Amino acid sequence: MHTTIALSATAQHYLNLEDKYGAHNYHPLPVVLERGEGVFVYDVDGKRYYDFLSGYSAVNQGHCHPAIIATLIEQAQKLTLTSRAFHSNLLGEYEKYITEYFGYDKVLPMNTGVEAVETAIKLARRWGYQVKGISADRAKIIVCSENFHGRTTGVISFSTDNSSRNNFGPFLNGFEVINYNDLAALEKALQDKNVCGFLFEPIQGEAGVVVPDDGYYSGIRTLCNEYNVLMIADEIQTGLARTGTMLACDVENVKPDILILGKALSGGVLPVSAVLASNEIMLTIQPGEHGSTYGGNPLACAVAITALQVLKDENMTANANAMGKLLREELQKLQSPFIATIRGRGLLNAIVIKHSNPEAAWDLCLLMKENGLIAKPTHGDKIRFAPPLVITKEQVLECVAIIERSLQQLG
Ligand code: IF1
Repeated sequence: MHTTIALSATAQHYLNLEDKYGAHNYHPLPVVLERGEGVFVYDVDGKRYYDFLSGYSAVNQGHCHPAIIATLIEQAQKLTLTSRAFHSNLLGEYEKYITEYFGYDKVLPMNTGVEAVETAIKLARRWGYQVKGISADRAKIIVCSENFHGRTTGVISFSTDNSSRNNFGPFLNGFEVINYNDLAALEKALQDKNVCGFLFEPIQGEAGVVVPDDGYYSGIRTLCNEYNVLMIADEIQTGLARTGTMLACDVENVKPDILILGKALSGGVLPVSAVLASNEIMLTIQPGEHGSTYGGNPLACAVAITALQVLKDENMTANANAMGKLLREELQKLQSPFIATIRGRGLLNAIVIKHSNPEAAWDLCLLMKENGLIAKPTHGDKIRFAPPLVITKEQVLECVAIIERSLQQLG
């Protein structure tokens, strides 16, 4: 069976507009959203859905969180952008807040995730030359296969995903790819004295929520110390309570040298990203050597403080941890022949679909949508289950019932 669903004339109208006037760089599920509240989003026909993507983990705090929106509105009426040519009364306050929150000396504020990754790469290279003493233009950064760190030409230079790279070359040098979750490969790569950093995702998101072995983070920490290499954690997707701890690396009490944050740093309100590091690393960049027009703007600073505050005030790490366990247990109980794997940590989860129809994961997402839950397939056979962290026990159970019904309809 190939699942087809009827769309309202209103929904179809919006799909047509995007098709005609927008670049075709995405293939979205056919649902047109116009409102969100907590774990729910509503489409243009007024139908309610559980959001199991959460804007790729940007909306950890729930859609339109009242405290975050109140801060947004209040600050938007006062001052939104100064540029970094001038100071603001919020930048320093925010910098103090976020560095104390995560225990780093300094922060460099940017906007999108990939800009923060680019910033981390620049910092690691600078540190490599100015502190480690690597000779000019020889610095090397180790990365992992199946990585996802964003879409700039620099960052796709070390992607191993053909659809991200094909016909976008030529690419940037200075990266070496090793297998993920492979400490022996890391130790081998670190023999090269020109290595300045190891950039990794604590859980690989785009690869389909790949959780490494216990001990991977502490193993990385030990090796990076031993070989004088910076441990660079891309916690853009895994950080900010998503995996049941404030940072994914916290499960092993490991502190990266460079911490990259994005997505939920604004609770899904506007693009806010950040790079945190020690004085030794951060002060290798001097005035005029790096920046961004919107980076550290007062609106972003105000929103980010509240977005971080809300995570703590509402115990979102504990809830993500408990609700994640419940979700995986309840999915396991379904004993569905179509679910080959259930994996994840906290509320960053995925299932792998096993079905004779290669379109089954897409069809299941269409059926779940009809039944009131939206999620998106990736790599053909994987579906990410990552609701906002404010989800309750009753809601998790209702979601599992929706998933169960949809699996039955898949046939
Ligand atoms: C898209 C995935 C999620 C990220 C990590 C940096 C960035 C991302 C670990 C860049 C962004 C997104 C962007 C998104 C799809 C997506 C994604 F499926 F590709 F893996 F979240 F799961 N580091 N992830 O996950 O951040 O510049 O986008 O702000 O549509 O490309 P950005």
